[in-house]
Amino acid sequence: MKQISKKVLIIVLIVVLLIGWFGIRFLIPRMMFNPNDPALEQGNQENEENQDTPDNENSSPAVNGEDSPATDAEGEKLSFDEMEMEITVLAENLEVPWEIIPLHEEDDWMIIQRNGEVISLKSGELFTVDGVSSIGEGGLLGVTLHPDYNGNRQVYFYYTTRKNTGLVNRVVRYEFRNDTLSNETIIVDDIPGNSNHNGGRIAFGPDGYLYITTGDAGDPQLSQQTDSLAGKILRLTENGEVPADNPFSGNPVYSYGHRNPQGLVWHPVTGELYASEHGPRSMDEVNLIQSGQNYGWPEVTCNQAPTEYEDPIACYSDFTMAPSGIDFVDMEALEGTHLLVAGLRGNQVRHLSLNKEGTPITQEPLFTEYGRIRSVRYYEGAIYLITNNRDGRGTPIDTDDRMIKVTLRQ
Ligand SMILES: [Ca+2]
Repeated sequence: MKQISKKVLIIVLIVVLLIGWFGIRFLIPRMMFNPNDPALEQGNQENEENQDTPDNENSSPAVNGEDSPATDAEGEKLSFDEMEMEITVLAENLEVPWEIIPLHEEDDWMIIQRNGEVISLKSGELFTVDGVSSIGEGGLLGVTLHPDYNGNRQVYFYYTTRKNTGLVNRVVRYEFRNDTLSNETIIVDDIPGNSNHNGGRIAFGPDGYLYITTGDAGDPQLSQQTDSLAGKILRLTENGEVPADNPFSGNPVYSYGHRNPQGLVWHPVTGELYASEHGPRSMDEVNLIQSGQNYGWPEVTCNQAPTEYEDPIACYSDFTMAPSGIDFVDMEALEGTHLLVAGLRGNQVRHLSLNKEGTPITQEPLFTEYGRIRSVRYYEGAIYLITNNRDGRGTPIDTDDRMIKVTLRQ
């Protein structure tokens, strides 16, 4: 009898242990990673919002929320080519929009136009940045949010302005509260300007510093001079000071030898900086940017480089791409690494599939039916584009310029 109850006790114990193990192995993780859990969704949003902070560089990728297609049961990633793309026109009758930036509130974007106007997509409110000189290709060209925008509401702009007898470019900071821009602070001034070749893209890097692309302002030799702010990628603190670890001591210059760079983005995994750049006629480039390096203009273009200059990772010499904004499709469920490059003269978004070394394996033109594309952004499961058919070089349709959303679906 004693032995039987001992056996029963052991069996009961085993069953209890099995149930306990089953609970830990399957039930608890399911509860923790339920994608419909509102708490998890909140966590994802915070992660998105903080993606520019230095801490995030080494953190593990976020679990996907509802906005991204999930991987299948076996954990296989999705192929970019197999994605369905649903097109929605979000805004029409824009006037040469240069950049769009998500405001972290549902369906709200800030759109900036070359003429100095700032549009809130959600409220439709329109503001004008003071002092913008929209001459030739100059004007209000760049916008980015402070990494802690939700706390401090700081927005940065890059614009061309008239000063003394000529044109210069300037980066300023505003506060954006209650649908109004106020408290303008100059971050960096007197970047050489001209009616063309003004660069103009700005963004905060994963290191928390502000990066700025500047053009040669029509004077190519300035690009090789590290004491000039023209033809460069600059790196500054949020207040416009020079970081101690910049490549040239006390100097905002991060890389040089650029002609007219207009795209700026960091690899979502490696954190490396990529920039697009207009070449002369064709000879347009995508470069992997390293601190202190010389990208060749005007001595060399594309891959003619002797060893003292950096070669681009992509060069367009057989047609004119005229590349502008660039972004990565940073979607966790997607196989591979995908860089998108907006093409003006190229009338497309160029899709570059990158290998582990961060250089292109394949390329294809996407979205070729909208004319000139000034900027492209990926945000929470969708690609967003803005056309530039009213910039004086395109053939606009009645509803141009437009902002288009391309939702990616499994
Ligand atoms: Ca080059």
